[in-house]
Amino acid sequence: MLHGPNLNLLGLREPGIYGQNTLDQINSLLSKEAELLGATVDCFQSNHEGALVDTIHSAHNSHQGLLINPGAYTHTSVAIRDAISGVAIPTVEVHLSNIYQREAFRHHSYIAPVAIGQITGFGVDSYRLGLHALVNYLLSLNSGDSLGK
Ligand code: CA2
Repeated sequence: MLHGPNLNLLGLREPGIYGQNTLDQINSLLSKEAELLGATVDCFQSNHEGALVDTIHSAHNSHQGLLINPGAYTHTSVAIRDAISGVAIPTVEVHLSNIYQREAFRHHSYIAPVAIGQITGFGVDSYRLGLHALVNYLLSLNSGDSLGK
């Protein structure tokens, strides 16, 4: 699970847009949910684009899937998009808010074309739904059916 810039402020500022939960609470919810699914999750947050790129690279041989809320880098970062595409780790993009209901500059995601899919607008539930989608996708790959049907 990669959290992008400013998401360390969750629960501490702007609860009206991003909710009351802190990043630690989201991470612990994901760990518990992963356990139910027979998976494990490592969580990392950074405000620095290069650190996020490095972490995506280092996941190459150690992690099967990537859940990412790229924060504002969603709308700007060719580097994060190229890193995801370069390591070819199945990726689900998640957002707390519905980026399509917000300012026009948030309507474009550089990440979406290299992700399996995107879940946006369900608050903390976006992360839980994203984890389920990712694990289901990985299980369907292992069962030899890439559409999961
Ligand atoms: O809705 C989301 O999850 C976003 O990725 C959040 C980003 C925003 O730039 C994206 O367009 C949509 C912003 C994260 C900032 O988080 C804060 C949390 C508390 C206080 C201030 C910022």
